[in-house]
This record gives sequence, C-alpha cells and structure tokens, in this order.
Amino acid sequence: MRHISGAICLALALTGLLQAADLYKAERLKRFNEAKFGMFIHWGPYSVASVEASWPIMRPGKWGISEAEYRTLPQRFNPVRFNAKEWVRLAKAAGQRYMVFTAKHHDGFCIFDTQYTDYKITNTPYGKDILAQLAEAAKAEGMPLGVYYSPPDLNHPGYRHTSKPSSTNWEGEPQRPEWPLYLDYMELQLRELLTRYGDVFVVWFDGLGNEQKYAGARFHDLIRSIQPMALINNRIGPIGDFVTPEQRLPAGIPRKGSVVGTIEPDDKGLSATPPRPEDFQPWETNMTINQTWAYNKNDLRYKSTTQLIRALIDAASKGGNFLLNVGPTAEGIIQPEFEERLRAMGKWLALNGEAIYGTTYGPLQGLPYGRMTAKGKTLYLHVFDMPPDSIEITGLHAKVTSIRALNGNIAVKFRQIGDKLVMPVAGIQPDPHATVLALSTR
Ligand code: H79
Repeated sequence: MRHISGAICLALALTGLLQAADLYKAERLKRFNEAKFGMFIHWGPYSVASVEASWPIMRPGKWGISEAEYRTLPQRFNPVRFNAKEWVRLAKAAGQRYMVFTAKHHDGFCIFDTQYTDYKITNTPYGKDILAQLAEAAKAEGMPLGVYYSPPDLNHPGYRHTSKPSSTNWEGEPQRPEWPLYLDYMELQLRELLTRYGDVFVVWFDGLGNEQKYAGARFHDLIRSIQPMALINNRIGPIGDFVTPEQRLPAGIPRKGSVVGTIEPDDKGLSATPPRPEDFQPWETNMTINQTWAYNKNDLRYKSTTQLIRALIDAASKGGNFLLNVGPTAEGIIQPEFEERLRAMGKWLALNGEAIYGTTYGPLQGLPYGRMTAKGKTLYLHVFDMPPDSIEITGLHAKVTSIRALNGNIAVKFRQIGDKLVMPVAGIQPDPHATVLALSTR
C-alpha cells in the first residue's frame, strides 16, 4: 500500500514538473511571438579591420588579413564613442522588441568580463565590460536582451590544437582528451552570462553544424535551471525553442518535424497551407542589412527599406520572427545607412505594428498581391503591389464585417460574394513599402 502511494506521489510530482516545463515553454514562445522583430548585433575587435567576424581565420584568403594580425586586433579595440543607451533607443525607434548581442563569436573573443580567459574586452585599451553596459541600458529601457554564444571557440586549447592554423581545425577536435575541459569552460561562461547580466531573453547558439559534439542537452538543462524563461535556439544540437534559417526566408510554414535548413535552403515538409497551431514549428530568420555580419566599410550592398519591411512581413505571414543584424563600427557607432533603414522600418511599424506583433501566419498563403497575418478574428492583408482598380482575393471562408486601412485608420469599401472578396482601391492611400488592410471577420 505504502509502495503504491509512493509510486503515485512520484508520478504526480513528475507530471507537475513536466507541466511546469510546458508552461515555461508556452510563456517563452508567447513572448517571442509578441516581440516578432529583433536587433542582432555582431561586434568585437574584428570590427576594427572591415572584414567579417571570425571567418577571416577560418576560411582565410580573400580578407587581406593574416591569422596573426587578426589575433592582434584586441590591442586596437577602443570604441570610445560606444553608448549603450543609443543602441537600445535605436532598436526601440526601429520597432524592434529584443536585441541579441555577440557575447562570444567563433574566434573566442569575449566582449564580457569573463573570469575564464584573458582574450576578453577588459584586456583591450577600452577596458570596460560592454555586455554589462548594454544589459544595464536594456534594462533601463525595458528592452529584452539576449546573448549570442558561439560553441565553436578557435581560441580555446581544449577546442582545438591552437598551435595549428585555425583554418585547418576550426571545426574542433572533440576526440582529444582536452575536449571535456572545453565543455566545462562553456558551462562556466554560460553561468556567468546567466547570473551577472540580469534576465536573458535568449541564448542564441551558433554551432556551425556537427553539433552533437557539444552534447547540448547539458547546456539546455543548465540554462533551464538558472533562467527558465530564457529562450534557446536550435544551434547546439537539440531543436530548442525555435529554428533559425540564416540569410533567407523559408518558402512555406515550418511544422514540427519539418526540416528547416540553417544556411542552405534544404527545407523539407514545409506547409503551403496553414498547419494546426499544435503542429507549427516556431522559427526566426536572421539576416544582415548588407552582406556582412561585422562592420565592413567596403560592403555597400544594402537591402532597401522596402525589401527589409517586406522580409519582416513575409516572416510574420509564415509565423516567424525577424532578427535583423547591425555591425557597429570600431568606434561604437551604428552607421547611417543602417540607422536610416531601421528608423524607416520603425515609422512603418508605428502605423502598422498591430499587423505584425503578436500575430500568426495568415489563413491564405501565396497571395498575388502580398501577404496575410492574423490575430484572433482579424486578418491583416499586407498589399505589396497595389493593383490599379481593385484588390481581389479568393479562398477566404470567414465572413468579413468591416475593413480598415491601418495608415490613417480609414474604412475601406468591399464586396464579398462566396469565397471572393473585392476591395476597390479608390480611397486607399498606398504605402510604397506595404499597405495594410485589417479585415474584421465573424
Ligand atoms: O554569426 C554569423 C555568421 O558568422 C555565422 N552565423 C551568423 C549569425 C555563420 N555560420 N555559418 N555561416 C555563417 C555560413 C558561412 C558562410 C560562409 Fe562565408 C561562406 C563562410 C565562408 C564562406 C559568409 C561569406 C561568411 C564569410 C563569407
């Protein structure tokens, strides 16, 4: 008898724990979906050289910098114009609702004052903990802040033979007896990041494939035990809270169990039609404004504001988030080409944000004129290319009760016959980026 009740007790306790874990997950994902649009920041001593973060020592050749010179960059890193508040305020003005900052990139340099390596910010001429300043400013402004933490670490002697060129062994050497020391180092640093900088919105890993060597479940457990509300992405092995197509938008809606390639578009099993909510796989696209993650004065291939706004809309229309990168200069400035675009996005979001934040994928996908998002009984039609006479959509089964254009809050005339909805464009003020019509339905 005592035996049975013991077993029941244990079962109840376990169910309780499982339910608590599920509740945390639901809450994390709710916050993630409310936020929708974030600022990614790649910043470190590499910003001095107008190259790319870490890749110059991984795939050398085209960057015009040797590994030896790359390793001296911390001696020249002195961002005297860095002002954490200005970055946070810019993110706010852009309508971004979270920030993700490179605490450690693949090169192993730490922009926070870790106890466990000398390759860090407090050993540069600048000398102060940058993550601490950003965390303080973010907290003061009510901006959620996440940390990017690279599992690959080209500077750690447990990760690889550091006497060899990084280009020969940057994928790590997990078969060496020193490897577990590297995993312990990761744990120590994650503990620092999760206990010294306040609430962490997301731990954004970037494992570069072959991630089973990190035995990621250990780090998931660690993060969950310290900050259960911190989101975890999919790049340390386990799928975590969300998947992360890089530099591209998936062609359909990710479902649980579908393959969403990280860098190569090897997506499989995406939905062209909306999945049931419980089958949806949360995701986030991370993307640069030009072509480089780090500051690079030679990279002038900027996406236009319209392209960026439409990328955000496309992501939202498939249920995803959009994490848009800036690479600040060596002085600590976010360059004007980025700032202009971000402020213009913020202006568009100030009018149309209700069609983005907290929405989910729309019931109609692949629309000829644009995209659709949804929130409760309201459907948002984002018109990219305004037709000359009327906007017509077919396939809508819900009964539309009223339509308004979000820019100006003007009522829009419409006719609905069967599954066909017709909206004459006369009276709608077109927005060159995207005009949003909110359809109230019954
Ligand atoms: O941190 C950023 C990148 O360093 C990292 N993830 C984002 C968030 C990343 N992981 N994998 N990749 C980027 C893809 C690598 C593409 C490459 Fe290349 C093609 C490496 C070398 C050639 C892109 C172009 C990077 C350097 C040149």
